[in-house]
Amino acid sequence: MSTDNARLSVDLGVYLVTDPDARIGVVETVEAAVRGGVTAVQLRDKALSDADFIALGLRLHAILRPRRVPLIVNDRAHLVADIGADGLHVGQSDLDVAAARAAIGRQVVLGLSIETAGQLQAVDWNAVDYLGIGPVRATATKPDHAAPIGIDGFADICRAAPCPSVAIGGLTVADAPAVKAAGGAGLAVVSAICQAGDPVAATRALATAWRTA
Ligand code: TZP
Ligand code: MG
Repeated sequence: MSTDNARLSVDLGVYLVTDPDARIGVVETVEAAVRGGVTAVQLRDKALSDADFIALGLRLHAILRPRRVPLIVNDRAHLVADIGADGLHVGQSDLDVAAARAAIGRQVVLGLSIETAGQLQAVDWNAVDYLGIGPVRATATKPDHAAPIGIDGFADICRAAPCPSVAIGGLTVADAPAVKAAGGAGLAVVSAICQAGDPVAATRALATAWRTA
């Protein structure tokens, strides 16, 4: 089931969430991911100053825009316009989605993190375009993550959600069939690309796995 939002033209199939500690650097990782066939990129960095976040966002957008890969900003609704980002992603403890939607306007894609089925009850579906559901598995990438829900937990929440939903948390190429079978819109990954020995090949493997799942 989908919402009546015309906004979600974003392909979430292989959704890279950036790691400030990416093995070869964030910009280089995004370049590699584009070459490998990434379909969406989220700039996630909790530590950067706003000025540095904008500068990095502009660099990433310059890489992504010609390839028509959308750039989604994590948390910082107030920087979406400065970066010209295509989307915003907020977590449960960030700005609430109605306020986020008011800040970014109707044309920007809005994603929300969901950790439990219960959290679906509070969602303003008029504001949200897609969900990031997880963590599927425990992951060192996000030390403060909620309890892992497993693929079955993802499937349950995904089924109950009225909008496209990506899985996140400890995912690898091997998860593509189960996530797709659960009705997922894609795989959101950090370390599977950012810590890969060959991020181009890693992204390509994810893209192929998703397409053929
Ligand atoms: N939100 C839930 S788990 C997670 C985020 C940002 C980190 C996922 O990282 P990885 O390396 O793909 O497990
Ligand atoms: Mg957040």
